[in-house]
Amino acid sequence: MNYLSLPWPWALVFVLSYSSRMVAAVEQSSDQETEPHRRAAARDLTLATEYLRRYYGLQTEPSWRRKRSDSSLGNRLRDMQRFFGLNATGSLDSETLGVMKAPRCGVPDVLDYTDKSGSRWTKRIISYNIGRYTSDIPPATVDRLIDSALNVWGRVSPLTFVRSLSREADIMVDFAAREHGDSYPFDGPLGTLAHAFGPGEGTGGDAHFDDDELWTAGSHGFNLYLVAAHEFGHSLGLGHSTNPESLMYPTYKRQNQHNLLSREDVVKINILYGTRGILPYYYSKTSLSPYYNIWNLVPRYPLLMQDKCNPNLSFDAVTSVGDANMFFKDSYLWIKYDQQCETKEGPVRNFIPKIDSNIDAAYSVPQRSLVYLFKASKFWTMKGSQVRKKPKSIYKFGISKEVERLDAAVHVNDTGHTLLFVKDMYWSYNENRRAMVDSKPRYISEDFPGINASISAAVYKDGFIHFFVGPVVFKYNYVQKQVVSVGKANSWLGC
Ligand code: SRS
Ligand code: CA
Ligand code: ZN
Ligand code: ZN
Repeated sequence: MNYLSLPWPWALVFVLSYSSRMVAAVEQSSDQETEPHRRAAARDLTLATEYLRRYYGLQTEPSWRRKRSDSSLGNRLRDMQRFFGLNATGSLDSETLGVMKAPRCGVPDVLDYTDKSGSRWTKRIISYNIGRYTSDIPPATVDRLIDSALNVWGRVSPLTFVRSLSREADIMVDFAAREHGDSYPFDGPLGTLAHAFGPGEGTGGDAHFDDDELWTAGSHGFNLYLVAAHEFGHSLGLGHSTNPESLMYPTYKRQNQHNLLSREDVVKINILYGTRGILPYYYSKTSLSPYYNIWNLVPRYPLLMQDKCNPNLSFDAVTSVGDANMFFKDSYLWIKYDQQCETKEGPVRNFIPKIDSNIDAAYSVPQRSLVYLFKASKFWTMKGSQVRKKPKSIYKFGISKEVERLDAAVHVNDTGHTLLFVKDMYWSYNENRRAMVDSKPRYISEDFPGINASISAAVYKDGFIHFFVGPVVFKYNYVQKQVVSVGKANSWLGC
């Protein structure tokens, strides 16, 4: 057989990489058949090799340069045959070729990560947002699966993923079909399941899922958790692996969902970001290397990450929102869900891009599903995750114009009144009548015996007002007008 009539580098690839059975299959035909058949057989070989290289991690290097023997063409061919329920013979028979040809018609290129792999995020708190959802799975389940898929990487690296309520997030997750606004239209059912962009600005980090697939939380279609975990590997800067045990292997496979990562996956993410305990040199404050000015290399993270368990931590504003509480401190926000240990956290602007720092006060009116956020003489209203565009003036409440900012605010569900605290005084606002109860403010110490300081933040919960005064929190029974307990403010964050 004259392999050298094939275009370079395929001639070399064929000579060096083909399993003997496959070569035999082609040789058999080429020995007996005429020139057109020989050319057809060579074309099939090219197609098969390209197909297996793309979708089954076939290494097209000469065997002496290959790292693993199991990445040989025969093994990859058997993987592919098993996937399609064909006889896993390792031979390029007509049935196998038929399957390979079918999905390739009109199938665009799979995003190539080889150039992009190795880039990394230069921060450790990475925000994500879920745009469009699939109708295959309930949205709350999608939320959970996406969160779990990110934490596959979060568990073995120092990265923290925070869900952003805004559309300005590092990793934008989206379900879409066919043409969807980037240069990589999806290909309908099967073929490519999803794609993701490596770390970077703009589309960098974004993960798109083909909504023509059947997405599932189980095993009958494509398991979203498995595919998302693979995609987020790309979002974090990982390329494909030729190791079939690896999550970053380029082809979907059902696998043990409790332990998705191979040792190789863990090592690769640790090379980029360090381990949970040990940071790589570009994060380390104590690096002794004379070659790096560590402060130039340290990303925003150390400046922004707040130690929630610092005993002196005080909050600027606290409010309930649904079954969670939001805690504001300077430009940072923690969101703690009532029933969960986990806290979401990050810069305020990751969650609410219109407001990036120094929320003075916040309260929520659950009956209206509204949250009010105060900053200096302005306030914003937030419904669900949407912050209304334009802020309004705090003087709309009837506060006198000398007041430049609030210290704290709390809505007492039982009375329908909102208390607005300013220094040693407070105003009481009737939410139903949308008017102040009194035209003048009253002294806090007179109406709330036991609370003799200006208030940093306040929240109403389970029939009590909780007054945060510096790093201390007072639980207050406003009917009996007495403090019932005192605790540390950050105990609310689980410290
Ligand atoms: S990516 N981020 N690496 C997406 C990757 C993926 O979709 N891989 C394809 C795949 O496994 N598809 C399964 C269904 C079709 C099987 C037919 C053969 N074949 C994510 C995944 C690793 C979780 C690769 C693939 C396999 C493929 C294909 C692509 C046929 C096109 C046509 C870009
Ligand atoms: Ca598809
Ligand atoms: Zn896309
Ligand atoms: Zn991939």
